[in-house]
This record gives sequence, structure tokens and C-alpha cells, in this order.
Amino acid sequence: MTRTVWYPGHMARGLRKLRELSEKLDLLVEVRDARAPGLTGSPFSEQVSRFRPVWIVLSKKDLAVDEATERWLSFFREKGSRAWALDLRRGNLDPLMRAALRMRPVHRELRLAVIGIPNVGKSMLLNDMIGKNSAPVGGIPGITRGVSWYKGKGCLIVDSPGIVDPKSHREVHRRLAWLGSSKSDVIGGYESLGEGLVEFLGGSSMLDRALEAWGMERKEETASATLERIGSRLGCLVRGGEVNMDLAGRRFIESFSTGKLGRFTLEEPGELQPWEEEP
Ligand SMILES: Nc1nc2c(ncn2[C@@H]2O[C@H](COP(=O)(O)OP(=O)(O)OP(=O)(O)O)[C@@H](O)[C@H]2O)c(=O)[nH]1
Ligand SMILES: [Mg+2]
Repeated sequence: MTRTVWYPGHMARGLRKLRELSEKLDLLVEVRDARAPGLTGSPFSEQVSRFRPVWIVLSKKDLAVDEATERWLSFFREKGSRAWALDLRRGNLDPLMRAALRMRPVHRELRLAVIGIPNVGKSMLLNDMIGKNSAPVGGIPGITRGVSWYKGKGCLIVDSPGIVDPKSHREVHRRLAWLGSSKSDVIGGYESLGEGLVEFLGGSSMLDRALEAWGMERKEETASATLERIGSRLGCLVRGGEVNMDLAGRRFIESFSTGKLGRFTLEEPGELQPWEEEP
């Protein structure tokens, strides 16, 4: 049977290890992508939040629409979570660190874990927190494979591997792939994912904005035809001048996920997704 969800062994091991560790922790910081703060929630955070404080950091603030990020921050704060939005490449973690260190028990260092789904910036946040580039960071999901402790000023911080929920709806995994948080080649191939993204963006003016970055215009056509034009524009050609649709999808998703096509927010707080049922 073809696998439709990316859930390698290191995720299951990481989740087990985090569960074992959670008793020892004073605080967990969950990193979510500011472009889709609902869809990028961690499967572990809900379980652990019943007995440990979980704070939220919306990373990649620079790639999301500012007004939407403000609405998400209010949403999380109204639910009782402490929440910050950050461009982790620029740091500016003083308010977060000051608040975290206030949770430090008098007799020992603060024990904190950074959790979240893949590629949201957990290791980058940890490095910012300890003031050293100790944890490996990278642009593809699955860089951190195990659970490791790092020492900061007055704190011990755990970096953990990105963990997705294998039981989430397939559409959630597709959206995570658009954001670079799931492995596209495992969950259906770049052509179909690229077409899905064209279709999704086509429901609003987001597609016009994305195409604009390549000097292209929107036309009345199928998603496949748009992706083909993108591929042609980017020179994703095979012999005979035909477009390599898999490569076109890959380049489109990479450009989108790394912010080359501008700022986007894919969901609003409280929005019901098409695959979710009314309560
Ligand atoms: N533009 C932008 N890029 C960011 C930000 N935070 C992280 N990144 C980028 O996101 C990518 C992933 O960062 P990591 O820190 O490795 O993410 P991770 O969550 O530890 O990923 P895994 O270990 O694979 O689960 C890197 O290419 C970072 O440069 C941010 O706030 N803004
Ligand atoms: Mg990491």
C-alpha cells in the first residue's frame, strides 16, 4: 500500500521520549507557523497542556500577513495561553525569555522544552534562547531527529524532533506540505500538491499575488494549466520542450513555502476547514 502520510520512526520515538520527560519540565514552548497557526498545532501540546503550561510562539511572522497574525495572537490569549509572534531570524526574544525565567524554581535551573511540527523553527528558537548556534537548523523538515538537552543562562532547554499527527486529515498534511512542514514526495507527489495549492490560492486574490512575483497573470484555466505555465516560466522543461510537471510543482511549493511569493496567511482563527464538521 502507498503511504499517504509522512510519519517516520524518529517521530514516534520523539513523542515517546517527550512523554517520559514531561514530568520533569516546568514549561513547554510550542512553535507554530504564523501562516497557519491552527493547522500547524502539535499533536503533543494538547495532551501535555493538561498538566504543564504550554506557551505559543508563532514563528515566520515575516512571512504571514500582520493583521491576521494579530488576530491569532488575540485568539490564543483569549483562550488563556501566553503567545508571541516572532521572526526568528531576527531574534528579539527578551520578553519571552524574561517571562520564561520567572517560571524558574528557586532551587534549580528552569527546564523547558521546545515542541512542534517539523520545520517551524524549533531549533532556531532554541539557539536564540541559549544565544549559541548549537542545535542544527535546516530548510527541510526532519532535521532534528532526537530529543537533546542544551544549556542556557539559568535554563536547560530540550530540542525535539518535529512530530506530525498521522491521524490528521489528508488535507491537513497537504497544507503542511505547502508550508514545508511535511515531505511532499511521500504524501502524493509534487504535481498534485502544486495543483492543489494553485486551486486553493485561486479561491481568493492570493493566486494573483503569487503569480505577480513571476510577472505572470491569472487566466481562466484549470489548475494544471496554471502550474504548466509556471513550470514553463521557470524553465522546468524536459527534452522536446514539454513541462516537467513534478519539477514545476516542486519549484512552486518551494517558492511559496520560503516566502519568495510574498506574505500569506492560510487560515483565520475559528475558521471551519472544508473537511471539518459543524459541532
Ligand atoms: N523567514 C523565516 N524563516 C524561519 C523563521 N524561523 C525559522 N525559519 C527557517 O525555517 C527553517 C526551519 O528551521 P528549524 O529551526 O530547523 O526548524 P525545526 O522546527 O527545528 O525543524 P525540524 O527539526 O526539521 O523539525 C530554516 O530554514 C529556518 O531558517 C522565521 O521566523 N522566519
Ligand atoms: Mg529542529
